[in-house]
Amino acid sequence: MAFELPKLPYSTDAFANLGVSPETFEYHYGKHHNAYVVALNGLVEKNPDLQGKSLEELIKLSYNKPELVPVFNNAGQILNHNQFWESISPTGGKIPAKLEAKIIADFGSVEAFKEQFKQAGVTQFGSGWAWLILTPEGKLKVTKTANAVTPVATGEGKVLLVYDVWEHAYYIDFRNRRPDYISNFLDKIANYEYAEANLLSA
Ligand code: MN3
Repeated sequence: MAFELPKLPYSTDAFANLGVSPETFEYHYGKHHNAYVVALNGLVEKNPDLQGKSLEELIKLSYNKPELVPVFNNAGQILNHNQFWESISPTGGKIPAKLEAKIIADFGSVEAFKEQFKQAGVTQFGSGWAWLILTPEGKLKVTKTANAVTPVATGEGKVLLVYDVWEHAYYIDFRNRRPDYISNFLDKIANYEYAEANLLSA
């Protein structure tokens, strides 16, 4: 059973005034994300040991295995993008009450949380991802990863919210202004409802 590019939960022009142009969706979703799906399906087809496994299983079994780097990179990038598209919403930017209370308990304030989450992406050298996770100890934590690495691989915690800091995520709309792209995400489009749902289902 082949992996598929998931349907987006909104139209590609829904963020036209919110910092994510239809052209960005055309490239980021239609070309980059799709290419990872096509590549992983090709790799799985050629290797019976990989067949019948979920993305999470493929990520865990290929992590830090030199002979499975392409499997890890493509499986990781599919899952990371699946989570990223869920992490934005045209009606985003508002933090619901239960998540807000947890943020204040674990970071001190919403402002402190946003500053930490922003700095994670600003300081990620090169390509990667910034994450809000729930640690096995039950605390919210901000973390960052390089390239295709995900907390699913490292076991650092459950993913609540993520944004992409690969240049392909922001170069069409923000050029080299990564900090502005991140502020736009945090203040206008971050799907904090999705993060809260992930928190409550943990
Ligand atoms: Mn991307």
